[in-house]
Amino acid sequence: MTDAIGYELLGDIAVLTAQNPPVNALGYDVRTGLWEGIERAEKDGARAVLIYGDGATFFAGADIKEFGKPPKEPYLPDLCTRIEASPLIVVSSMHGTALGGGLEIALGSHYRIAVPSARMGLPEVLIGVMPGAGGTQRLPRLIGVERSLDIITSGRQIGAREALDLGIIDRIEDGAPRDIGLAYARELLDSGAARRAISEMPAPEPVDFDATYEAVLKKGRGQLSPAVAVRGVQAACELPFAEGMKRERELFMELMATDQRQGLIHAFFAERAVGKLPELEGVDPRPLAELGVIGGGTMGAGIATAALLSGLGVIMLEMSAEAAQAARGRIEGNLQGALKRGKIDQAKFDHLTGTALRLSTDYDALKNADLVIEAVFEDMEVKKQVFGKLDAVCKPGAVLATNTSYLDVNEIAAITARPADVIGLHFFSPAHVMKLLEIVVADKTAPDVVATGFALGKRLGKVSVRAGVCDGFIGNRILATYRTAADHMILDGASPFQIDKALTDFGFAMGPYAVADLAGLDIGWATRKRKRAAGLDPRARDFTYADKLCEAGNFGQKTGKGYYVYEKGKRGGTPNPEVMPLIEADRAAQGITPRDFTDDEIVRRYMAAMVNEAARVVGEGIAKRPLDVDVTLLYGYGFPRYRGGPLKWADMTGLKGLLDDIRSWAALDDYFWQPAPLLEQLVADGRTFDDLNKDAK
Ligand code: 3H9
Repeated sequence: MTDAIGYELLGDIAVLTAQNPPVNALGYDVRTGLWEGIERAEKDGARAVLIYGDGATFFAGADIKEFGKPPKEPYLPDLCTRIEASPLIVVSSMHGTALGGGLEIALGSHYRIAVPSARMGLPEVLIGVMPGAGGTQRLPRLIGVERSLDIITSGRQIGAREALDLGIIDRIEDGAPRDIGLAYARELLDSGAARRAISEMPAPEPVDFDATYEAVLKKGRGQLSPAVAVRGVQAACELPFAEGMKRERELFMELMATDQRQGLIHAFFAERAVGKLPELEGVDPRPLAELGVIGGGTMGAGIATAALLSGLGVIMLEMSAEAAQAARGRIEGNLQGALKRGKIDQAKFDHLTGTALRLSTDYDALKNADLVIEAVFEDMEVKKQVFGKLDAVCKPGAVLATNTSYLDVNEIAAITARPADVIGLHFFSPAHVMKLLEIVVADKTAPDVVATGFALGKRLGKVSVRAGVCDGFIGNRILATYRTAADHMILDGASPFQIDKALTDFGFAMGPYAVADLAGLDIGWATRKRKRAAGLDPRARDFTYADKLCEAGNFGQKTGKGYYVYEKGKRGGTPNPEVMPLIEADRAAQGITPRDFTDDEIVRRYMAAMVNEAARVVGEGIAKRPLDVDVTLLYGYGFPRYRGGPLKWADMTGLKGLLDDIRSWAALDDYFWQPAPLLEQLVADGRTFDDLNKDAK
C-alpha cells in the first residue's frame, strides 16, 4: 500500500486514514491506497471500513495539479464505484472541507457522518470542470434534482447542518473524525444495518433541463462548466446509473479540454501565489492592533469598516467635528449592512461602533496607532502635509500608508524622516467589499513593512498584490491604456454602447463606459485635465466629448446621467441620447470619417492594449510576475475569471498573433501601438507569460 493511506484492522473494522497533507487531495497515491485498502479489508475479513482524513481535512477533492496530464488508473469515478460495490459497510467520517472528489468518495460510501464544523460541496465548476466521480449521478438520487442543481452549478460550500437537513449526511457528531467514525461503524454493525448504495436508488424526477441549461449559461456570462454540469444531472434522470456515469465522464473530459478550465485553474493557483514573495520569506510583520484612518469619505469609511470587522481598533481622523460625524454615519451604515446580512450580531455591532471605533480631529490621537492609512484628497501637496504631520506624531515603528491610486509613493515617503516605514496600500472602493489590495512598495520601504501590508491584507480578507511605484501602479496604469484604446475606437466609429456590449459578451462584469459612470466621470475629467496641463505628447489623440458631458454636470450614476441615463429604482441604465451627437461633433472637428467595428475587432484591440501595457508593467518590474497582473485584473477590474486574467488569456490566444496585430495597427498610430519589449522578447524566444511565472517559483 502507498504511504498516502494508512491501514489498520481494529477487530472487524478496517480503518483507512488519508495522509496526504495539506488537503488530502485525491492524487494517484491516495486513489491507489484507497483501492488497495478496500481490497485488503475484504480479504482480512473486516465487516466495515472507516474512511477519514488525517490533519486539517477529509479529501478536498481530486488533485488539481494532475489536471491536464494523462490520467492514471485507478480513476476516481471507478474508485467511488469500487467503494460502493464493496460488500462491507463503508462509512466516511468528514471534517474540514469535503469537496469535489472528496464528497464523491463519501457519496460512494454507504453511510456519512461529519463533525459540526465540517463543510462540503461540489466546487468543480469553479475550476472549470464538473463533478466527475459520480457527483452528478449520486447526489440527485440522494437529494433530488433541484437541490443538486443548486449545489453543483453554484459550487457553494454547505455546512454540516444544512447537509444533514438535505439528507447528504446521516449524522453530525462532535469529536475526532476517527473516534466518531469508529463509534458510528460499530453502532451500524451492532444494529445489523445494511449496505446502502446510492446508485441503486431510483432515478430522480427530471426538470426542464434545456431551460435550466440556458439560464445557467446566461448567469455565468458565458462560463461553460456550470451549464455543462446541468447535462450531467440530466443524465442521472434519463440514463441507467452506469450509462449516466459514462455520460458524466464524457462531459467532464470535454470541460477538461477547454481554455476555460485552464483559465480558472490558473486563477486558483495565481491567487494563492500572489502573497508568496521571496522578499517576505522569514520576515515577520510588525504587530497590528490599532489602525488609524485619515479621511472618512467613502474610501476611508470603507477601510475603517473592513478593519473593524477584522477585529482591529480604529481611530478615524477628520478635519472637523461635522466631518467626523458624517464619517461615523458612513461607517455605521456599512456595519448596518453587515448586521442585516447576518455577518455580525447586534452585540458585535454595538461593540464595533462603540469602543472599537474612535473619532478625532486631532493628529495626536494617532500617536499609538500601529499603522495609519490616509485616504484624503488625491493631491500631492495635501498628501505631503498629512505625512509631515504623521511623521511628527506617530510612534517609532508605526507603518505610514497612503491609499493613493496613482501618486508617487517615493515622493510622499521623502517628506518624512522615516521613508522605510512608508508604503502604499491601494484599496478599491467600496473598500469593505472589494477584494483587491495593491501593496505599493517604494524604493526605501522596509521588508517588514511590506510583510505588515500583506498581513493586514490577509486579516481584512483581501487578495493582496505587490506593485512597484509608477503612475497608476499595476491596475490603474493598465486600465488607462485599455481605456485609451476604447476611446480611440469611439473616435474612429464605434459607440460606447457597442464597446460595452462587446466586452460584457466577452465576459467582463461591466463595459468600460458603464464602469466610468459608476466610478464618476469627474475622475477621468480630472485626470485628463492634469495630463493636458502637464503637456500631452503631440502624437497623443485627444477628444472633448467626455469633458462636455462633465461640463453639463453629468458625472454618471451619482448625477443620474453619464454615458447612460439612470432611473431611480432601476438597475443599469439606458444609452444617453446626448452622447452620440457629442462624439460625432468631435469626429467632425478632427476630420475623422467613422467606420464600422465588429465586436471581435473591439475585443481584439481592447485586449491587445491591455496585454501590451501589462507586458510593460511586468517588463519594468512594477509587477514581479505576470500572475500578479492577472490577479489584479481579476479582483479589481471585473476581468472574467474563466479567462484566467489578461496574460493567461494572451498565452492561450497566442502571443505572436497579438504582436502581429499590434505591429499592423502601429502602421497608422505608432505612438499608441508601440509593442512592449517583453512581448517582443517572448515571441522571439517562443515563450509564454506563464513560463515567466514558472521561472519566478
Ligand atoms: C474534483 O474533485 C474533480 C472530481 O469531481 C472528478 C475527478 C475525476 N489539488 O487554499 P489553501 C493546495 S476537482 C491540489 O491555501 P485553505 C493549495 O494549492 C477538485 N492542491 O488552503 C495550497 O497549496 P500551497 C475539487 C490543492 O485552507 C494548499 O493546498 N476541489 C487542492 O485556505 C492549501 O490550500 C476543489 O476545487 C487540490 N484539490 O483552503 C477544492 N486544494 O500551500 C479546491 C488545495 O502550495 N481547494 N490545494 O499554496 C480549496 O477550495 C481550498 O484549497 C480548501 C483549503 C478549501 C480545500
